[in-house]
Amino acid sequence: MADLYVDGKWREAVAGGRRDIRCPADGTLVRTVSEGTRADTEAAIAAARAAFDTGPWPRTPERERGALLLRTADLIERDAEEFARTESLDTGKRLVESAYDIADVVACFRYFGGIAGTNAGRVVDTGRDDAISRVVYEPVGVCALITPWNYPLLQAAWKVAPALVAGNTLVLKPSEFTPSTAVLLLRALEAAGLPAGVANLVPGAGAEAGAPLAEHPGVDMVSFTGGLETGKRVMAAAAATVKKVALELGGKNPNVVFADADVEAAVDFALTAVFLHSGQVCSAGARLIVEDALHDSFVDEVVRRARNIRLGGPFDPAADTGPLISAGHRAKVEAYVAAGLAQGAVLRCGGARPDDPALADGFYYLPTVLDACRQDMSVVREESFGPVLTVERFSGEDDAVRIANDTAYGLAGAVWTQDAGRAQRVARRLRHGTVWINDYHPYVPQAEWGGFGHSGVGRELGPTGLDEYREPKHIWQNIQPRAQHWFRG
Ligand code: TXE
Repeated sequence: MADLYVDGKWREAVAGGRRDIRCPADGTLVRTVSEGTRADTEAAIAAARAAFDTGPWPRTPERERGALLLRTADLIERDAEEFARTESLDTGKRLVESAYDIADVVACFRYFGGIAGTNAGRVVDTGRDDAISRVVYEPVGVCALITPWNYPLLQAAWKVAPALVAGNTLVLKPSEFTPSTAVLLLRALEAAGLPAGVANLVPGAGAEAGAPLAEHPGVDMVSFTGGLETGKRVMAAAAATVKKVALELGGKNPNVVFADADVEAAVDFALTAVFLHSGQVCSAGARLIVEDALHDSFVDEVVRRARNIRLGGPFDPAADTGPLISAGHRAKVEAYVAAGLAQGAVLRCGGARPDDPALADGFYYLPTVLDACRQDMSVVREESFGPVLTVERFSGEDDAVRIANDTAYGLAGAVWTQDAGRAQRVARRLRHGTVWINDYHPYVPQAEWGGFGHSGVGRELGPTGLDEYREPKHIWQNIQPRAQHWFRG
């Protein structure tokens, strides 16, 4: 089947390339997918450009665009099982996790479909009787949406839904590891009645299919989720044509536990915070920061429970979590652990591949806890994006905040305490885009998501997530024009 969607038509890549998609859990061939290159991306940009400049979509009433999103949500929900299976085969994640992801995709489309038409701008008080002034919103134009492999369809939904409801046209470039659910999404948009050229899909590698999106003068905005280094490259390339840029580049997220926390809940969530999806989560709570008095017993219990986490493939009902995305990614995680140990971290569990022969063909890595970590270690400062928990200790509120904020990133973090005043004080002092109090990981599409510092630029979700895809325009009308004679001649 042809997997490129350009100008309302499904077709193969110009150069005829195809890529094998293999399940990271066992290496089995899942499918082959069309592999686009620069020529395909340029064709997709041309289609999106024409659809924006001369097509009906930007001028379609926002409520109608929202209705199309709601129809798309219904179609995804109808086919949720197929979407979830497809996501699991590409990513290796447990089917139950993919099912959650697809439900979140549906919720995202419903949120943006639902707020369509609720904010048409505002009337401005000019203080004058002879002038009418209002601010309206226009779509930005052609949007390039570049997405990663950890939450493939969800990350795409966070961009596609607001971009469309705001009246933009788009080119979506999913990760080359996980393109399959993007194909299903474009089919759903097509079935919901999206006009040709409005949404285009080019699966392919970053350098080939992705890079031209950031460089091309026909693109008005690039929204990217992925790694820090690639994000910097995208931003630099976009600068040449002064594109609008939105970036979500991950985090090195603190999970701060005070001695007065509900310990049973805090231990439980310390595990979920970092080991969910084997740590391949931008908001993973990879830095556990525990108050001195609680440290020993808390870490002992985290280690005991981490050892019990069962690894397995997407359809193994006994598995708690799955593999890493690729051999290359596992090698990166292993290098971070080795560096941490060389710098003096103490290995409490994991630190190796599992020895179960049934897992030998997948990219598995054991849940790992490194104690006695310090802020100068690379495993503490940089995103390993694997099942690796570093543990540091603190004494007192100021110390906790200092360590939690000592990161170039600033995506998310949590604080555990039963003192409500302290919880609020610390939450306000954390320089992170999302702060959980006595919880970890929940989010809703109604609330903004994004980060401070190296975690990126802009916000996804919530009203701000829609504003990223709109240009405010001020319209001033003088209803009683009279010569001013500013110049006397
Ligand atoms: O991501 P890349 P990679 C982090 C995580 C991980 C690291 C590297 O730490 O180990 O990034 O992962 C496309 N121009 N995150 O290398 O390269 C690419 O094809 C335009 C955090 O897999 O950032 C894919 O579609 N596009 C993150 C997308 O960029 C380019 C989630 C992301 O891939 C490109 C994933 C280029 N020059 C990894 N090069 C998060 N924020 O959640 C690549 N791409």
